Amino acid sequence: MGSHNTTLLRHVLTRKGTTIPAGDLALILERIELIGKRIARELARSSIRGGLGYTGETNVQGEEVKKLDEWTNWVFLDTFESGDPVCSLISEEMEQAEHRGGQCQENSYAVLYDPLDGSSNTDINGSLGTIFSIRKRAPGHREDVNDLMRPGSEQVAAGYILYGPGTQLAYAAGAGVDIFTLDPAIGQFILWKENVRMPSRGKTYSVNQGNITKFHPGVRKLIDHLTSRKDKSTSYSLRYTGAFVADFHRCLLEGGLFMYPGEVTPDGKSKGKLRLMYELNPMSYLVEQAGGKASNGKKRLLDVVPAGLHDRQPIYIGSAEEVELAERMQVEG
Ligand code: P6P
Repeated sequence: MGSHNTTLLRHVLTRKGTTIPAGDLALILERIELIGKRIARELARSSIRGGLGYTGETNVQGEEVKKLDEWTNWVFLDTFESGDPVCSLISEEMEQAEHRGGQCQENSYAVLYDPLDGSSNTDINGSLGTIFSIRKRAPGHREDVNDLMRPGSEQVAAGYILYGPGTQLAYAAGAGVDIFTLDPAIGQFILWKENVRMPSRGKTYSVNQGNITKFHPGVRKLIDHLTSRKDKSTSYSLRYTGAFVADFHRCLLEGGLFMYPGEVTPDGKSKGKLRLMYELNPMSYLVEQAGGKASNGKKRLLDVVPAGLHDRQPIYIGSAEEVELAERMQVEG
């Protein structure tokens, strides 16, 4: 079948080698696809519908909540109202997990998500994203989320939706990364690229360079190396959108490195900004499925055991060569 006719649902149902039964994956991605369509439609017109700006609240992260952060989180809860096979929803915007139905069953899943990634871009029509991670729940669990406090390597699927000039959905479930483009005229995500392979190195790096004085000296050493312009491998350009999904998507397609380093706090401990369970784990799962790497600067990101639902980590993610270089330069001390 030509890819111009391959819808997301048909692709999921015919994808071989996934780590989650095709039927379960289809039931979950069908919901996420609907969420993506609902959010894309609202983002396109939120400026003239009073949807921009802040709610005046602060979330569990201690961040000021945008109206669209709150609304997109509601879209997840509303779209997963019936749940099955999802029994738990965990969000950047909610301190505790939300549950559906009774105790989690044998084939129950948790969806962990950042409903609107990059929300500093909402009021300036910049790129935004949704990130999701899918994990099996242990039977009998519900409020007790200890069964989820496991390394990201145990995810069964993950993906993101990028709201840019076009809306695109990328996912992986153990059989490679596939990317779909939303055709608003027919309301379908259509297959664009299948089994995407990330180039082994790129020509851009992404970091909020305004924070450079807060980083470990190794980060400054790495940036100096990448921009020393001695040869092609030291002549990188800086690209930074303020939305992890958009900067990651560039690396997935063209190679390169995204980093949000730890900040050296007065007590010398390194903290990261990005959240492990629903930002870093899903993107690290995808990057490895595409042949890239993800590290917290010291170890494989997918081996990190979370300290809680909202744990944070430093992140160095992208082409294998750049991530390995970052680790060699001891970017996290
Ligand atoms: P800063 C958005 O808030 C986000 O979580 C990521 O999408 C993005 O890469 C990063 O934070 C931007 O953070 O501190 O550079 O504004």
